[in-house]
This record gives sequence, structure tokens and C-alpha cells, in this order.
Amino acid sequence: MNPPRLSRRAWITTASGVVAAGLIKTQADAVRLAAQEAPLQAPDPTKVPGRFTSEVGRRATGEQPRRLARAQALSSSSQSPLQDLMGIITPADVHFERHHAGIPEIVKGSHELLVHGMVERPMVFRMADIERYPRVSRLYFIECSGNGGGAYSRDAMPTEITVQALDGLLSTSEWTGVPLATILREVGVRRGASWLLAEGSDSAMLSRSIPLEKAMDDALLAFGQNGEAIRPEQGYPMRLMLPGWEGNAQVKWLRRIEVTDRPTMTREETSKYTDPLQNGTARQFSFVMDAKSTITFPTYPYVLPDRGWWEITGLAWTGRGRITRVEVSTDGGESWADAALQGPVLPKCTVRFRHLWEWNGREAIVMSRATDETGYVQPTVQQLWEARGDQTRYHFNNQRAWKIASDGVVTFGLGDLV
Ligand SMILES: Nc1nc2c(c(=O)[nH]1)N[C@H]1C(S)=C(S)[C@@H](COP(=O)(O)O)O[C@H]1N2
Ligand SMILES: [Mo]
Repeated sequence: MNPPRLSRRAWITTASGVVAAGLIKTQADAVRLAAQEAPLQAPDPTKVPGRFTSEVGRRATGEQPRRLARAQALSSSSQSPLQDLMGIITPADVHFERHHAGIPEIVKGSHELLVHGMVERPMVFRMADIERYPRVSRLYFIECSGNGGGAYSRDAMPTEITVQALDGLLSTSEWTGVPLATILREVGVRRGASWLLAEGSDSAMLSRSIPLEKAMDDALLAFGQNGEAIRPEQGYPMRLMLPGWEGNAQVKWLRRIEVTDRPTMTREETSKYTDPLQNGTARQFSFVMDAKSTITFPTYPYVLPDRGWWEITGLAWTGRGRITRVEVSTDGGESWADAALQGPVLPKCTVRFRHLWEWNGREAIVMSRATDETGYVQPTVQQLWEARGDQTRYHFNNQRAWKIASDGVVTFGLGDLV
């Protein structure tokens, strides 16, 4: 996002001139300025007729936001351009990606979902069967639990890192699907069942154990993304959506659900996706994403061209319901002010926060911290280090900081605080 600079001319909107706050002190100033400049004129495209309608629209020239795609490999990821996005919705073509074995080519007409295990009636569902059940559409974020790991090391704290490279494994869409509870009622879960195994169709056969309670609560079999069919990158023709939970558990290209009475202990929940703690033990099944916020403007490599009023903005989210508060500090965490939350503030969804700040041209460290409806406050990096130590690889929800130097250069500034 590049806020336009307001030129003096832009403030003068009538022949007599308008006295704009601060920039032009008196009406006489304005009139003098107007007289010095050429007559006001805006470019005039009205003389040429425009192009006609088309079946599929396109973006304005130069306005294609881009993912940051890592080197191509079987295990790969790409990040959403958080600095270029407005509001909370991620355009589907720049939703972040994380694939453990590439994107499988799946033909919707031949895709099937097997639901079996501790059920009364094991069943195979075609997509047309699934799509016939009553649907819901809801806005949810997905965040990879590895997001933000690039700025956690005490020894190698980066300064020249973009918010895209830092926190771009985060995206928000309106997802459409059928509640998993509907399908589980259809097959009839047997007494004593408490977990299920969800398995993908990719050659990684990514699979995770999910507590039945979550499956019956708000889990979705999602086949829609921002009003159209879910993208192949997001799990076409269908993925498991677990609102507020770590991305890894939201199995894409879903082909099998096995109802069980215990977790299956797959690779993704034993050797991976567990959290070593400082006391030598490890957390397992840390599904829920804790409250977090990240500033998207101003961030590296932006250079503030001028002192004066700037809008600090970013995203906040929590897997535990709604964000209730986002505070912004411009002095490295000494003092905090409430940012405005732009509604609607939805559960398990990103919310955009905004804070108007008058930069005085001196060095500043800009931070944000989120609080959610449980009262949980986004921790400092020091608090997270104390709780988890250096070996942890997931759930990096600590507060971020950006340093604004007196020449306006913005760099990642967490290292300045430790
Ligand atoms: N089948 C399958 N499901 C998967 C993955 C995968 O590689 N295969 N990656 C997981 C991980 S680690 C994350 S963070 C999310 C990423 O979802 P996205 O690519 O739609 O952003 O999908 C999860 N589901
Ligand atoms: Mo992930």
C-alpha cells in the first residue's frame, strides 16, 4: 500500500482556494499559491470510448499482487503479499500455499470421499453427493503454524525482511461447504468414537488426527473459496476446514475420513507439528492458533517520504473466537494506544486495524499487540522465548516491531528490542 502524497495543489479545490489544515495557513497563502501554478487540470480520458464487456474480467494493468514463491521443490510454500492487500479478503490467486508433495491434478467428477471406521454405515461420497447437502459460507483465516519463524532466532534477527516473507503464510477467504457434522450424522458415529483421521489425495498422503468434538462443532468440507470453486492450490475439489486451527490440520484434496477412538499418531503430529517447551517436554496437538497481529504498513522496504500523518495498519486474528482489541505502540512498547478495528469483527477471521499516527521525523519503533475474547494478550518475543526456548518451530505469535529511522527507512525492528 502506498498512500499518495498530498501535494499543495491537491488541497486547492476552488478558485479562491481552501484553507487546508496545517499545510496552508491562511486563505491569502492559498490564493498566492494557486496564482503561481498553472490552471488546475486533470488528465482527460473522456474522448475515447472504452472496451466492451467480457465473460471474465481482468485486473488493471500493473495491479496483479504476487505471491512470494519459494524455489520449486516437492515440499514447497508461497506467501501472500500482505503489504499489497486491502481489507481482510485474500484474492484466491494469491492465497498462500503449502504443499508437502506438490498440487495433485484431481478431476472433480471422479473424486470420492470414503468415510469409514467407527461408523454405522461406511459410505463413499461423490462430490455431487456432498454438494447436495445444505451449505454454509463463512469467512475464516488459514495460517500455517510455521508462519513467522523467520524472525524468532535470537542470534539471527533479520532487519531487511518484508511482511510477506515474515507473515505471508496467512490468508483469509470466504469458504463455502457442508458441515462435517452433517456427513458424520449421515454415516452414524458409533459410541466410543472420539477422533477421526483425515487423509489427503496428494502423494504425501498428508493425514492428521482430529478430535471428534471439533468435527461436530464448526468443521467444514469446503469446496468454495471467495464465491467460486476452491482452487487446486487450496485443495480442489474439497478440503477440510477447521476454523481457527493450524493450517496443517486442514487437509487438502480430502479423500478419506476414518472415525477412531484415539489419535492415529501420523508423521505430521509426531515428528512434525509438535512444540518443544523450555522445560524439556513438548506440546502435541496444539491445534488452535493463538491471538496474533502483524502490521502490514509501514513495513520494509517502504520509506516514509515525509513526516506528518500516516495510517499504521495491519491484521489481527485468533483461533479462539473474536479479536477484542488491538493496540499500537510507536515507542517500542513503552506506551500503547487503541487502534480502530474495522468491522465486521468475525470469529476465527482476520480483522483489519488502523491507527492514525503523526510522525515527528524522529526514530520510532512501531508495534502492535492483539487481545482476544478470552483475555489472552499477544506475547512479547521475550515471553515466547521464555516459554518455548529456541527449538520450537511452530506457533510464532509474538509481537512484531518495525523501526522507522529518521530518514524514513523502515526495517524489521525486533532486534532493537532485545
Ligand atoms: N493433503 C494436504 N493437505 C495439506 C497440506 C499438504 O501438503 N497436503 N499442507 C498443509 C499445510 S502445512 C498447510 S499450512 C495448509 C496450507 O493450505 P493452503 O495451501 O491452502 O494455504 O494446508 C495443509 N493441508
Ligand atoms: Mo503449514
